[in-house]
Amino acid sequence: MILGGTAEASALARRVAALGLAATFSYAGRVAHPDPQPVNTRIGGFGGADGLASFLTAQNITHIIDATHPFAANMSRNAIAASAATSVPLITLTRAAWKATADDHWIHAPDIKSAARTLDPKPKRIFLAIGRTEVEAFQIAPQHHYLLRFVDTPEHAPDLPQHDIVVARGPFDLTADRDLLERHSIELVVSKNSGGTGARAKIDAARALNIPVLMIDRPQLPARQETHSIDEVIAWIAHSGTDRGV
Ligand code: 3Y8
Ligand code: NAP
Repeated sequence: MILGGTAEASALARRVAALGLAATFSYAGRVAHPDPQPVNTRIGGFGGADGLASFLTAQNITHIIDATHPFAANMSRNAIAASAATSVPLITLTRAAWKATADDHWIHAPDIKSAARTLDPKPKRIFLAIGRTEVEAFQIAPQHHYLLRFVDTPEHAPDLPQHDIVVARGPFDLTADRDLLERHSIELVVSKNSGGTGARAKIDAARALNIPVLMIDRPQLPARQETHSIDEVIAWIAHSGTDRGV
């Protein structure tokens, strides 16, 4: 089974489908129209680690690949617990964290709440590119004008007195993100350290425009087998567990 929701998970699903492996791809069901996958797909939570363990047993899953996002910490913790409870082997397909270069101007925050607390009191125009779920953490700093980017149009406007919303699904591109930052006269970009290529356009655009980035570091996770390589995942599937599919 592939726990998905990232570009790497989709690339892995394409490889697994091409190899003709029996696979189930899993989405949380966070957005209205998740990208279709070339393998059997399920949408929705499992009901915690126990729910996931029961699913693994009921569906005879022989391998779990956690290819979720580095900030999907609950899902990753549940996968580790369910793998231990059922002895179904687990590997995590992650992407390296982004690293600042000499031309970047990054300020680090350990998590989203701390990021909101470190904002300058002086009103600024801020690109809050962390999605929809954690935007309310910034209600403690209503003096800023926020540019928000969501995958879906929200049912209710976020409770931030000054904000604009852009509805767009990544992967994003440098020219378009640079144009977005300029058009909205952005003075600060707030970003998760997601890694990968799909979300990094805003970081490269900020560097080009000499705009500082408030970079939110990844949550700490328990030790698990990790790889950045899809080839390694395919080799791992071939050499671990039984070979009844993923
Ligand atoms: C539902 C499923 C693919 C996957 C594409 C990647 C890249 C484009 C960039 C910005 C940052 C953000 C957000 C982002 C990106 C990829 C990847 C990635 C960031 C989809 C998708 C699902 C989600 C969930 C969604 C979150 C949100 C986060 C938007 C599909 C499109 C901000 C993360 O409205 C909501 O509830 C949205 C929730 C979790 C973070 C948040 O808290 O709001 N992703 N994104 C997955 C599920 O249901 O299981 O349709 O593809 C996937 C992708 N989004 O196949 O190519 O690989 O990460 N996703 C961040 O990085 O900060 C946007 O705007 O610059
Ligand atoms: P999360 O906070 O770690 O997980 C919350 C709960 O959502 C989990 O406990 C689980 O519910 C369910 N869930 C999460 N991922 C799932 C999956 N792939 N399949 C089935 N259930 C899943 O997760 P999140 O941060 O909300 O991320 C949700 C999805 O969006 C993931 O697929 C992730 O890869 C994708 N995504 C997240 C981000 C981000 O910034 N967080 C960015 C890009 C993509 P139960 O406990 O009921 O099983």
